[in-house]
Formats: sequence, structure tokens, C-alpha cells
Amino acid sequence: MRNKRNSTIALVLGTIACLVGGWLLLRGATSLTTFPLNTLSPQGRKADIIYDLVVPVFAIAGLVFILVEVGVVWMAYRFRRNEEDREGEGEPVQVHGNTGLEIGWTIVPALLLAVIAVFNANAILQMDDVREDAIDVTVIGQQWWWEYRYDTDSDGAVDIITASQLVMPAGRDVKLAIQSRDVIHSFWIPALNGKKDAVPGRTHDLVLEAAEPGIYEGQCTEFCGLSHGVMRMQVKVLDQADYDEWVDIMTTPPEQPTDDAAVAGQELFVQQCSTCHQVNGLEPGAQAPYEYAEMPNPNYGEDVGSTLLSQNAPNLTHLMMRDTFAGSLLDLYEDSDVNAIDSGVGLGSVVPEGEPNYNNLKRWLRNPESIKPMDPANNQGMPNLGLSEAQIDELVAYLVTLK
Ligand code: HEC
Ligand SMILES: [Cu+2]
Repeated sequence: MRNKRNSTIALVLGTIACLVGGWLLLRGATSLTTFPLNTLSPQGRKADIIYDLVVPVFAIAGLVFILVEVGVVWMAYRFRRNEEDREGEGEPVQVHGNTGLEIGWTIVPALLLAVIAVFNANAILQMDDVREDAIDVTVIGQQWWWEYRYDTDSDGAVDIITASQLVMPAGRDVKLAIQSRDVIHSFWIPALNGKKDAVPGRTHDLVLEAAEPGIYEGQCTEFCGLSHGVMRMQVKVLDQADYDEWVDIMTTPPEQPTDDAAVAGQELFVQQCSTCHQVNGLEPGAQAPYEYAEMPNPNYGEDVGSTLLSQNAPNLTHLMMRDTFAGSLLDLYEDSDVNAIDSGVGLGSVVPEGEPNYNNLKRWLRNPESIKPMDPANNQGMPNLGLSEAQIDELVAYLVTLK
């Protein structure tokens, strides 16, 4: 019958399309530069554990897939209606039940799954293992950016607060304590580990380690509102000496501005911005720190002196030490090769190099909501403050001194 032949052809073509499509997908997906959010190019010991589990399991699954598909195609061909049937001689011989086969295809998959389970359990145990010299970082998901808090001397108090870009030394474990300030987010740096949800009121641990310096991209992977799709993050990995230098810079307040525009900008900042943003080391009393007890989520702000934190906005003390801002959506420097949008892995320097990206900073201050969908009326994101161009120039002159 024509119908039978057509469906056999469709089956064969469909199988070929699946195989070719899958192969193309895998081929493309192994490059980190073209696809920065790529789990198939592991760059650290935790990502290696996942990769070493995924590849053999995928190979077994692929083999099973091919065997089943070949079987289906063969049966469709072998048992199709033949010439006599067409003359109305009745249906083909009806077969039903084959005890041997049925036991076989129950036992073989069960055995396969049992073997995979052993490797799986082993991998899960390895994921939790943390080296002694690990660095502790608290990660707080917010609508729509990530905050990182470092306790560099392990005395229980926070020494560094930064945003969007997590900085860590190569070859060292970093133990993240992941929290959320508002809704559920999910922290994911595909090249370094699997994803972990940030759930309000809870703390989830995740260990990251990167073998080599570089910039590794990430993306929030739990729908968290308006700007979820552009809630990005980066991990900037430096070698140990560079990391130590970074810690030194981050724990020293930036120098006070000297040129007139920047001084005026600082004054404006205190009036217009410091109700939400903190810059450590500004004159005491100049700002109104948000009291820790008023934080909506009791987890948020634990062990943090109120001097380090104002409202739910990024701490800007060392703004210019990041390569990107606004949840890694925008470049902070011209000609930066670490743009989250159009390039993959770059090599970061301790202090980002190049001219500050004045254009991006000004665009942001002119009207942040036009760049990143936000809802400041409901305390989500930064409002349009209706600044004049002159004010914007002064503010930016100040912001670029924050190194
Ligand atoms: C009502 C609170 C609020 C006020 C007032 C405010 N901001 Fe913001 N600002 C935010 C929030 C929230 C974000 C994070 C937005 C995001 O990325 O989703 C932000 C982000 C920023 C960023 C990017 C920081 C980073 O690391 O990503 C800069 C720079 C900035 N604001 C500058 C200013 C300046 C300058 C002023 C004063 C003119 C100001 N802000 C006033 C809430 C505020
Ligand atoms: Cu999110």
C-alpha cells in the first residue's frame, strides 16, 4: 500500500534528520567562544565531574536510541502490508506476546539504570567535597542582579561587597552560600558547575573552581520577573597574585575625588543616590544607611554592618573594578573584550583596562528603565531620577573615580 511505503520513508528520513540535527547541535555546542553558556566545555574540577558523567551516560543513551530506532524502522518495513493484503485477503498475521523478549527488555534497562546510578551517586558525593583553603562568598540574587559578599579573613564579618562579577583565584575552591532577597533566582555558570536555585529564606551551597584565568559567563535560569532574561553574571578568574591585589584594592576605600566636576558629582551622589546605593568610606552621616533589621528577608544582611549596605541596590564603592554593570548587561569600559553580549571568554585584568564607557554610564543615568525593564515603583530596579545633562556629567565624573 502507498501509505505504508510513505510512512516507512518518513520514518527513515525522520531518523536521519534527528541524528544529523543532534550531531550539528553537539558540534556547535562545544565551543565556549561561540556559545559562552555552554556546559559541554568544562573549565574547572566541578564541571569536569559533571562532564565525565554526562558523556558516558549520553553515549549509552545514544546507543539505546539507535538500537530502538533501527528496530522500529526495520519492523515498519518487515511487517508492512504486502501485495496479497491489497487484494483484500485480510490482515497480516497477528502476533502478540513474547515472554523472552519482554523479560529481556525489562531487565536490560533496569541493569543499565542500576549501573548509571552508581556513577551518579558517586558524582553527587564528589560535588559536595570542598578543599580546606576554600574562599567563602555569599551570593544574593536580587531583581535583577547578583550581589557577592566576601569574608576574606574568615572572621565572620563581610569585607567586600560587589555586584554582577564574581572574582576568584584560579585553582582555588570558592564556596558559595546562595541566597535571595526577593523571589527565586537560579545561579548558573555553565563552564564551572551546574545550577543552584537562590530561594528566599534558604541558603544553598555550591562550589566553584576554575583551572585557568578568564571570564566565564552566566545567566539567571529561574524566571524572576521583568528583566529575568537579562539578569546575567560573570565569574572573573585571576591568578592568585592578581586576586590578592584585587582583595587589597577592594578593601581600601577609593581616593577622594579632586577635580571639580567629580567633587560636585560626589555631593550630588550623596543627595540623589545614597538612599539606595552605598559607597563605603563616604563621610559618616552623609548617608542614611538602611537598617539591617528592616530588611525584608531576615537572611539578607546577616553579619553585615549597616555601614556597608544601604537599600536594595548595588554597592558602588569600587564600581570601576567591574568590567560590566547593571547585571552584566552593559560594558563599563570601551573596547572591552568581556562584553556579556557579543563575546565569549576573555581574559580580565585586575583593574579593567581602557577608557571608561561614558556613553553607557550616561545612558543608564538618563533613564535606566529604558535600558533594562524594571519596576521601581514597586521597589524593583532603579528609577528615572530626571537628572539634567549637567548633573549626569558630574555624577559620571565621580563614578569613574570609584576604583
Ligand atoms: C531607588 C533606589 C535607587 C536610586 C535612588 C538610585 N539607584 Fe542606581 N540602582 C538601583 C538599583 C536597584 C540598581 C540595580 C539595577 C539592575 O541592575 O537591575 C541600580 C544600579 C545602578 C548602577 C549599576 C551598578 C552595577 O554594579 O550594576 C549604577 C552605576 C547606578 N545605579 C548609579 C546610580 C546613581 C549615580 C544614582 C543617583 C543619581 C542612583 N543610581 C540612584 C537603585 C537606585
Ligand atoms: Cu533572576
